[in-house]
Amino acid sequence: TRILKLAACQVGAVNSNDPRPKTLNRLIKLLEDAAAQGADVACFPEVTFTTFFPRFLIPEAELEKWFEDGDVTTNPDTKPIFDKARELGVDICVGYAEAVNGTKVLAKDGGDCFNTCIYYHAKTGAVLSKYRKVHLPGDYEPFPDPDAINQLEKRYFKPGNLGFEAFRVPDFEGQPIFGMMICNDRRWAEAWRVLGLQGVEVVLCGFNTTGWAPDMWGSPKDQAPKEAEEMAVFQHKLSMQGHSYTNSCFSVSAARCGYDDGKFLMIANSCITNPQGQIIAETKTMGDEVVVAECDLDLCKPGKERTFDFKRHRRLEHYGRITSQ
Ligand code: CDT
Repeated sequence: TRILKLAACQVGAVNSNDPRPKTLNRLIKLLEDAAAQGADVACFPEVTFTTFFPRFLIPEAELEKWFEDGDVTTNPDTKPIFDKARELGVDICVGYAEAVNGTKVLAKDGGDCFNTCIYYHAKTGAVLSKYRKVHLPGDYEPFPDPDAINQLEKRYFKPGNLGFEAFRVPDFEGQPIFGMMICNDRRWAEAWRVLGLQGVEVVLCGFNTTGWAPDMWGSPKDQAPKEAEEMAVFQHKLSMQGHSYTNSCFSVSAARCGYDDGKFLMIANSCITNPQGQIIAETKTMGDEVVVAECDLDLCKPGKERTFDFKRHRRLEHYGRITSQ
């Protein structure tokens, strides 16, 4: 057995005007809770530090406050959560809006702004890996309907340029292989398979998924909000479960959820799944909540060595279209 305790730190509503110290205190409390439950690694959501701002059309001059510029582990606006991770000895995966050279360069082709997450190694204070979201959903221009829910990720971010690089985490027994993805990536088999081909044992994925956005999903405008939310939750779990199974890995998904600004609904159901595709821990609320699961990474082996032994069973000669169109 190779036991690792994985945690999903779900973050409830974060409003547009919430002061950063308030949000940081909530994140720290979640991390303390994860540590108290014995977590080795805690996964936080996509764009953890602010409300999910891509729902708004924001003038370029005002973008700065939504992005983190520079090193998040030392920037005073974000440092406290990393300091807490060090103090508690819990590794963390945290998502944030990254501005490489400030947001001023944000133009039609995107500035050097990415939807990013990092894996922070508590013991050494090192960033073991950085991932920039590859699959950016939504649009550049908002919908004409003023009541539509927008997701302007194509306006604010460039597609990630770091690929899906798996990495090993020292200290943990057997130096397990981790991979990261962000929200919409979890719906794409390609993202998982690229990690799967590197032998990934744990996939960490923060997310922000709107509960009701008929224009975004292309669903009927008269769809009942409750029905839309249930479908979004179903498809979220389906993605985590199905892809964890076909790549024989554990996965942790952490939601930013609840009603942002009292009106924008984001789904919850942060979960931890095993290599059989079963959910072994799941949040029950729409607010700040931690779930922890004891994961025996040796359970990745049967799938990797039998059913999904890629070397023996994959047939590359039939997969060309995946990268050629
Ligand atoms: N944040 C993010 O990527 N959200 C998307 C919304 C998709 S809308 C079709 C998601 O995949 O959950």
